[in-house]
Amino acid sequence: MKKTFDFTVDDMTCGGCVKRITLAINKLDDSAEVNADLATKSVHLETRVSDFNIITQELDKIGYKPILK
Ligand SMILES: [Cu+2]
Repeated sequence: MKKTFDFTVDDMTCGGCVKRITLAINKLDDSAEVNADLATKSVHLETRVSDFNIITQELDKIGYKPILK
């Protein structure tokens, strides 16, 4: 079963950021669905990862700080 997380990433400023963030999340869960909106720096995520801390740790490794809405 998938969980939904909505979060913002202040440093997500271009398509490259979106790609890196998506790849990092897909490394944890290749079935994850990542929908990013650069204009609002928001990400809508559906994933089998149930603990958002795991997502936070993975994105921290590549220099991004997700903040849950
Ligand atoms: Cu970028």
